[in-house]
Amino acid sequence: MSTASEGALPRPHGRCPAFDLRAAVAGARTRGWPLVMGILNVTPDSFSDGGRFADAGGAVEQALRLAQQGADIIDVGGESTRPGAMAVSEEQECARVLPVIDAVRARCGVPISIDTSKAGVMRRAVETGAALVNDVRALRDAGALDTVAALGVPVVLMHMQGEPRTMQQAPRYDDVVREVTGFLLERARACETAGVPHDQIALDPGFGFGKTLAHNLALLKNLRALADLGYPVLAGLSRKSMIAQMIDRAVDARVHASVALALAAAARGAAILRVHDVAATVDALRVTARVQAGD
Ligand code: 9MG
Repeated sequence: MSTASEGALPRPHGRCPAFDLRAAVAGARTRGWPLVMGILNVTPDSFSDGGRFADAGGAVEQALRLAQQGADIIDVGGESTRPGAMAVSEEQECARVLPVIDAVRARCGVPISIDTSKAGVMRRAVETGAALVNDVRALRDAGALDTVAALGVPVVLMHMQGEPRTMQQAPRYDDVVREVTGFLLERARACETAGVPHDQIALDPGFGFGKTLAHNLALLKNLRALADLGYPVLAGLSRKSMIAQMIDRAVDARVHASVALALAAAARGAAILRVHDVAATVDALRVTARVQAGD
């Protein structure tokens, strides 16, 4: 097992190198813990850090902090997907994320993912330096599927029932694990048909996106079944309201519970963990990996 060298940032490159999801996941397996995707919301209204990094300078500093703490990927988003959030235009979203992607690319070599559902934002973000796409709508919006295939970048396909504005009003499933898995497989096959290579697709059950606490817990308990489909699985549990439903903690007091959930997801085969608290998560993952390796 390798030991991570804390504090050493990958060097920036002149242009964006291709990001190979399969190789990144394999590398993480070799070192003993999943890829850690640090969250950077460049929004005034995200549920956990809305407004904190809304100006480009603050956002870039935060990205560099996440990289320093051990993030393997930085996920930049310009539109909140929290329950009740309102939509923004492509222009607004680009005005938020593109300067940040550009500046982060110039200053550190950690791959950037663009958290968006809009084809135009995907294209412009990748042209600016993003290396992969993270879509909570699993490329169902107009032009998104063909855009990702044409850009030749990896993609995270997430499950969501409904739309952010209303998704938590009355989530309903007959069998949440079967339905989420079936949806994700269908979207993965649509991607492959459009030309996205099988090994450049990750699947995400979408914790908290049109799901009750019982749905979220069933999905987490059965995450291994999703991982066994043969695609890397991303788990995003960080600071989510399911924590408040279990132990009644305010958003900024959910770090310990978020780390526990990240470890639970890793133990069930998650290959990528999307988190706010990179330093705490990486510490916990590294120690767990050493215990498991026994050396
Ligand atoms: C943007 N975003 C917010 N929560 C998320 C989650 O759980 N997964 C992914 N892929 N993206 C998310």
